[in-house]
Amino acid sequence: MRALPPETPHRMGYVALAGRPNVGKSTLLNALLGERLSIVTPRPETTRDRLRGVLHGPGAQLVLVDTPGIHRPHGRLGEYMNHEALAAIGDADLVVLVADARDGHAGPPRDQVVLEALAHTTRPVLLCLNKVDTVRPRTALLPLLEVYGKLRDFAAVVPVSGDTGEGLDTLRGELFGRLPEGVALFPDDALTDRPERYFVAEAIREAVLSETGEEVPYATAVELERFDERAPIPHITASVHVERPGQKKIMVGARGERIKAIGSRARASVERLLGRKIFLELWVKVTPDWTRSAAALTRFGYERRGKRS
Ligand SMILES: Nc1nc2c(ncn2[C@@H]2O[C@H](COP(=O)(O)OP(=O)(O)O)[C@@H](O)[C@H]2O)c(=O)[nH]1
Ligand SMILES: [Mg+2]
Repeated sequence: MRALPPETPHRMGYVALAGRPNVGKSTLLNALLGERLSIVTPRPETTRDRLRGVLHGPGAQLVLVDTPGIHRPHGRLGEYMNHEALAAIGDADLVVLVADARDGHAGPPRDQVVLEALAHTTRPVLLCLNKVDTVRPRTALLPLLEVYGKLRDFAAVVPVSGDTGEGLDTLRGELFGRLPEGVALFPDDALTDRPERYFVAEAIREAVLSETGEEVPYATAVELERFDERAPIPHITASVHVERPGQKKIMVGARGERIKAIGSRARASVERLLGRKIFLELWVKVTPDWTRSAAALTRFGYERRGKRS
């Protein structure tokens, strides 16, 4: 790390990655951190809560906050997800509006709900046009940049690709350069403040989303029933909750083939995460209409929390 002149104050700030579903916010968080912290799938509404990842720079700590895509909610789960996104924006020192560079002129209207959510932010908002790896030649971005420029006064506009890493150095520079003064709130080697259990449950949920099609889209919650962290080969038992018996049937599959595929994908991914072998046992359970029940949401960890918690 570069030595700092003694008079340079320490800087620290929260940076929220906001945007509509599926524009690549979680991919961008992972790419900026260089760690696969947040789950990513081709499906919208994959991310459900705020997730903080810490970037350490010389004399500065930048807390990146991944958020669920802001959308028109159906049910309590959708409301919780939007609340998480709005709370992260409300807490942030800087906001990055992540948009999809492939959209052409259709993009800005699709971002309307997000732009409305940002309308009252007094913090600087940067525009990140993501997925530029899919746009060639680069000049094809110009009309889109012009349209966004008319919608809001962005503090900076950075074309990036979370997939190829293009533009990320520029983005890091723009973000670190705008951090307010503040003391470090995380230990020097901290990557996140979520416990290991959270990432285990998310890895299982990612496996479910990847192995099931449109049939069981957003009705899945993963509850860890058992996780002996200290055992040489941890035994993990998890319940995968769905809302209806029909969804359970799909999730289990003919002769249990689907759940077997989910199980092996999840096991591989949890083993990568923990860096050791595990036993994984999955149970599919029907918890009727859980996405509409406040009690069930709380039980599965989708509980509204206070500021920066
Ligand atoms: N080509 C390309 N695809 C991307 C990029 N970033 C994300 N994606 C894909 O877009 C989809 C949604 O990504 P995700 O990060 O989950 O989006 P989120 O819902 O905004 O968090 C996934 O299939 C990603 O692989 C990118 O820079 N380039
Ligand atoms: Mg996401």
